[in-house]
Amino acid sequence: MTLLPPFERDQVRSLYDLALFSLIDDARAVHRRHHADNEVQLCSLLSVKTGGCPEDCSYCPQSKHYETHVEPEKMLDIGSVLETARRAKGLGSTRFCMGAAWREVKEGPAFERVLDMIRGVKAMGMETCVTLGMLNESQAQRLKDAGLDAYNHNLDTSREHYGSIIKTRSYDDRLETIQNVRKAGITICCGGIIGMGESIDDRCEMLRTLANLAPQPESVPINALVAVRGTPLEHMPPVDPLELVRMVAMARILMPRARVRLSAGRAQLTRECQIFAMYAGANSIFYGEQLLTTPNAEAASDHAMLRDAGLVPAAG
Ligand code: SAM
Ligand code: DTB
Ligand code: SF4
Repeated sequence: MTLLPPFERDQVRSLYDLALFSLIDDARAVHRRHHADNEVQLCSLLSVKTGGCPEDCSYCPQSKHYETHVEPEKMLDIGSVLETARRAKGLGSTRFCMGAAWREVKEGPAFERVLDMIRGVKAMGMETCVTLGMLNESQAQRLKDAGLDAYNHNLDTSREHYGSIIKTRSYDDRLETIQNVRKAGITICCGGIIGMGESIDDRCEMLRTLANLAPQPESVPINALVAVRGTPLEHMPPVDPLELVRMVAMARILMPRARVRLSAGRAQLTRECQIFAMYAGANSIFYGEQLLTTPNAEAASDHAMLRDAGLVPAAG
């Protein structure tokens, strides 16, 4: 079966409604057509400016609206960021993603420092990614000129569900930043989160919006909510791991060339479930002890998991 964008609502929902094995069979076929079937990209994450964010994203421990374990910190200096990147590279990561808890980029010394971080990481031969909130076209161009490969900016959920998760910005703000990034010739890393009280249709609609971006995102992180104490979503029940596998398989079918990344929430999955998700089309993981402010799966057990499944880290 070949599906081509733009996708209609029902097409995506019909994929969701397939029996799990049929869905996985289809995803696996797409995966093998477009990717080496034994390679997994290892990406490392570092929060370069933690906490104190003016946005009110209900899932996020870094929002200043909620009392969580995260204390606002000063921006990291370039030396320590490059040191962390070097260590990550030594451990096998090929992509380094730096996050700042900003609503939007503002011109000035902090942005200049991010540009320097990008230049430094790029000079080490790693793929560079940043996630800094909203930005305009000229800021995107400056990031591109510094050597940025990818910009992460998630849609997080469906347009319909968005307003119950975030009130301080709109879905269209999000889409506009994505367009600005695209115009500057930077690749797009854009995905979402499941487990925030959304319906199945919301999940399908989020994937449909992602897959109908033209061109499609090169990288699609699929996060399961990490329910953090103090956030409005702290009491959300954990997502059914098979739902995560289903999302990965659908993302693989709808966005055949994208790297689909098994992202937040991986530490709560068994290794068998993670391997199942990789079989279904996930070919990238966040790797290293920490996501931004919460723990990630252990690096040593990730290596063992890949080895036991006959998978190899992608060369980059
Ligand atoms: N401030 C920037 C922004 O919102 O785009 C960048 C950093 S923000 C932490 C990056 C992404 O992390 C969010 O869009 C969201 O998808 C994900 N994220 C944040 N907290 C999370 C949580 N508790 N569980 C799962 N994903 C989360
Ligand atoms: C993405 O989709 N997930 C990453 C990355 N992009 C920046 C962030 C996950 C954050 C999880 C909560 C935390 O550690 O603060
Ligand atoms: Fe701020 Fe990003 Fe967290 Fe939202 S997700 S509160 S924008 S750091």
